[in-house]
Amino acid sequence: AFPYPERLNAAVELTDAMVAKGFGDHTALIGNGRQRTYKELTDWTNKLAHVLVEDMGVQPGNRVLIRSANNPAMVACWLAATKVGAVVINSMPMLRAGELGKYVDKAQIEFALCDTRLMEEMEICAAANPTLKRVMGFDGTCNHDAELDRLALEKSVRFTSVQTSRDDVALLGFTSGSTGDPKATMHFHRDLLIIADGYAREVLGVTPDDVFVGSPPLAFTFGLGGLAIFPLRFGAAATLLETASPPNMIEIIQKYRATVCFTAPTAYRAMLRAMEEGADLSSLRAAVSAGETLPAPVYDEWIAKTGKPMLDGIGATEMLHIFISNRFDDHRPACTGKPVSGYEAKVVGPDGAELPHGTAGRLAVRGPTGCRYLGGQRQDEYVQDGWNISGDTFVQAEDGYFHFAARNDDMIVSAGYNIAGPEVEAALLAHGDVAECAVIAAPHAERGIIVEAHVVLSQGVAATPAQEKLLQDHVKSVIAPYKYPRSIVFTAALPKTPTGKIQRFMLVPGGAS
Ligand code: 3SK
Repeated sequence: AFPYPERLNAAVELTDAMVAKGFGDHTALIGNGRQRTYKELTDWTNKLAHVLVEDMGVQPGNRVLIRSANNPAMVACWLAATKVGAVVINSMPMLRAGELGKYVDKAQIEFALCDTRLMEEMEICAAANPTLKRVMGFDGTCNHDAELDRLALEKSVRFTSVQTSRDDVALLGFTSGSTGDPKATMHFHRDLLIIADGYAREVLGVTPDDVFVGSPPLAFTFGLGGLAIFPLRFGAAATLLETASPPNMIEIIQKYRATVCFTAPTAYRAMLRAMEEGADLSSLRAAVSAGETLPAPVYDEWIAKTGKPMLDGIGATEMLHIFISNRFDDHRPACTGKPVSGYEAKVVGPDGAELPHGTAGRLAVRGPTGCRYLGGQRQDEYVQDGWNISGDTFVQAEDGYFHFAARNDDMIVSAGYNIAGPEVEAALLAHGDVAECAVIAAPHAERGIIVEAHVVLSQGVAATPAQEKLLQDHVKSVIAPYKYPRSIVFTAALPKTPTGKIQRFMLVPGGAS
C-alpha cells in the first residue's frame, strides 16, 4: 500500500522533493514572527546539515537530541539531522537535566541541538553524561546569534543528503509509560511518511491550501505528525506556537485562517467559550482530538457551533500516530471510530484471544507502523503475536465502532500531557517532608483532569497551604513542571491492602469521602 523506494530519506521528501514538485513558493512554516517558503526551508535545512556534518561531526546513525519549544527552528533542526542520516530524539523544553540524562543514557545520544534559551538544564545534563560529546546552541527566535545559526550562515544551500534506506531508523520517540521510566520507540524513514500518506490523506484529506495549528509538542509524535509531517507532506503551511494556549491558537486561526487544528478537549472547550465572546473559528475545517477522552458534550457543542464534526481518534507513540479515528462523514459522540486504512484492530482478553463484540478488553492493533522498543525492553509485553497491545481498555460495538473504556495503566492524561503517576510520586518522596504519597487523576472544571497527590507528611510537618506550595515547587524543580500535582490532599494515612500495597483506587478526588 505504501510503495516507497528502497532508498528513502523522509526529510528530503518533505523539503527538496516538495520544491521539485513545484511548492517552492508556498508557505511551509509560520512562527516567531516569520513565514518561510518550502524553498527557504529547504535551503535552511541544507545549511544546517552542513554544520552538523562538518562542524559537529555527526555521522549517519548517530543519535541527535533536539531540545526546543515548537518553533520553525526546531523543525529545521529535525529535518537537517534527518537529512544527514542521524536518528533524532525530539525532547520537550520543560524536561529537567535528570530526565534528559535518562534519554541520553538509554539512547546513547552523542549530539544535542538546544535552543539557547533552554541551555541551562542541557549543560547540567551534559556535565553529568559523558556519552554526550557535543552540544550546539541554536536561536529558536531565528536572529542568527547562536553558534549553529552563525556557522550555517556561511554554508551552501546545496547538500547531498544521506541516502538512507526506507527501513533505517529515523526517529526515537520516548514514552514514559506507566512507571515514569522512559522507553524509546524506534521509527523508520518510511513510517514518517506512512502516517501522512495514511491517516492525514485518508482521514483529513490534507491539501496545499491547508494551514495547520495546534498545541501538542513536536517532541511528541502526535505533534510532530500533526504540526510538521502532515502539512509538509502535502505542501500545506504549519503555524508553530511556542506557547499554544487557547487564546494564542485563536489569534493564529483568525490571522492565518487556519484550517486544521490538533489539540486537546480542554483547549477545544476554551475555544467554544471564546466563540461566545466573538472568536471567529469559521476557517477551521478539521478539529482533531486525540490522546485523551473527548467528552460527548464538547463534541456535541462543537458540531452545534461550527456545523463540523470534531475528529476523535486514538494513537500511540509506539504506533507513531493515530490508527483509529472518526471520519468527516462517519462520526459519533463518545466513539473513537474505526481503524485507519491499513490498520486492523480488535479487543482481546488476557490470553490474547479476540473477545465478542460488546465486551471490554485490551485494544490490539496491527498495521504499517508498529512498536519496536529500543533495546527490546518490554517488547514482548507490547507486541504479542504480531499485534500491538495498547494500554487502553476498549469495547468494539456490534456495528464495528471502537469505544474507549479506560486506561489500563497509571498514566494520567491532563490537558494533552501524559503524566506517569509513579514519576510524580517519586519526585514527592524525594522531599524529606513527605512520608508517603499516592497520585491519582482528579476531575477539574477547566482542565478536565488534573494530577492530585494524597500526601502523608513526615512527623512534625504541618499541613498548610505554604507546605502545599513548597511541595509543588519541589516537584517542578526535579521533573518537568507540567507534571506537578495541581492539588495536594494532606491525609493521616493512605488506604492499603493487607500486604501494604497502596490502593489508589480507594482515594477520593479532593479527599472528601
Ligand atoms: O494518543 C496518543 O497518546 C498519541 C500518541 C502519539 C501519536 C498520536 C496520539 C494520539
